[in-house]
Amino acid sequence: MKLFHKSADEAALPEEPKSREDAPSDVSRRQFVTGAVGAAGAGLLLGQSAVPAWAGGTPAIDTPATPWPATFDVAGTAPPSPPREMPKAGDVIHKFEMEVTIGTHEILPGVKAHMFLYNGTYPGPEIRVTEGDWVQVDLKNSSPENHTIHWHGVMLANEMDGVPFGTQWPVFTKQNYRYLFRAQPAGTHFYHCHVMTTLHQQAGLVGSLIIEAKDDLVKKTFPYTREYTQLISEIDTNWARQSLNEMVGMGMSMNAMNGDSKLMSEMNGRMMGWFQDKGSFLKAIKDGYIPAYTTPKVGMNQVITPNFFMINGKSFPMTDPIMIKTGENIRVRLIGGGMQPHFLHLHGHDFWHVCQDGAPLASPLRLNTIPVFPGTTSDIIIQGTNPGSWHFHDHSDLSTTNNGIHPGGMMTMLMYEDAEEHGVKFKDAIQTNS
Ligand SMILES: [Cu+2]
Repeated sequence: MKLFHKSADEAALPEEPKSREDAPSDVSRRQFVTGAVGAAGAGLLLGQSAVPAWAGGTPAIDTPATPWPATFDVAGTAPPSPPREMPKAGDVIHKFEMEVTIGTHEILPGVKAHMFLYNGTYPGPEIRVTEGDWVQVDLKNSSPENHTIHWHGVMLANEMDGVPFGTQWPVFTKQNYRYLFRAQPAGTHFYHCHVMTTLHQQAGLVGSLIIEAKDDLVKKTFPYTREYTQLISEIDTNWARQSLNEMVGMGMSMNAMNGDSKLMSEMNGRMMGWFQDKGSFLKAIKDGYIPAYTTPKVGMNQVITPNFFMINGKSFPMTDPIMIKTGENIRVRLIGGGMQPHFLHLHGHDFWHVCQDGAPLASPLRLNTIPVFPGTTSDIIIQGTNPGSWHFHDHSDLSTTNNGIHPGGMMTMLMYEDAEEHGVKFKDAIQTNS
């Protein structure tokens, strides 16, 4: 593609071969194709002036494409430090307080949803620490429901994993719980409530957890100074409202037991659908227990149909743009914090997929659309090579709507701060239906 960067004068078309005998060899055939692209790029084939008015020049961005030092390690997936260790003298401990309340979150002007909130925000506050440091989080439950925090992607001690009835009792109303774990492994992770996950996570209890590497391969390979976290998610506001109301009612009776494990186990599952094991579940069915999933789809068992799709809790046009400058590398950390897969597509650019679930890929992958599945994280590097303002959105079209109206939802803009200097005339406008 060298010819593409030549001036118009240099990018002349090679002569057409006159006969089969004159046909170029494989090597010169490739040169022919390259030459034709170069001439078209300069506008000659279209009968335009040699340099089109919009041509601001190709910005130089001097970053290697591939490969980077091999990261594949067969010793592989073991935690960097023993997860069951406790902090030693001199270790860094980052302390956070996380309070759960019920509040309202504004997705868009005119659309406020009742949600569970960590520290009053949706998503919850971003926790950002360095690999190897300790994280201490005091969870305070000021809501009428029960909650935990699961640290998604973190290699920690079992008791800190935040799964109710799995590794801990749920944290009841007015109770506190202290999580303490070493931040490992490095990478883009997140946290979420693990009680009634479909509702509690969808209705607000999720946030990003960034563990920075001390020696970051991505930063060394693609030097960047700015980065963005995008937690993507969706909500069925009707289902969430109805379920929250019903759950809060049930939570009241749960809280009356105040986490008493004897009372809890004696509930026999009939009220809450919780059982000690498969045997007691089957025995309850024999005794007449009817599992909720067999009953008509009403109330809490209604099929979930998301109607708002968000980036960091906001839908287009209220999503925050990603700012970039010509020649700049930026890192975007994508977090699948919802329950549906999404397929994020960037206009006008390719980008480098550099990390998956926190870990660097064996070598960067060049894409223009990246799937982000629930529970996964993907880090991408966007290189500022095409001044303008460009759409970045889920290509699953339902997700670019607000309550069924297009455009909206999971969409934002990649905006060049210096676009005008490069001759870009059109400025993006806001459109709220089409
Ligand atoms: Cu919860």
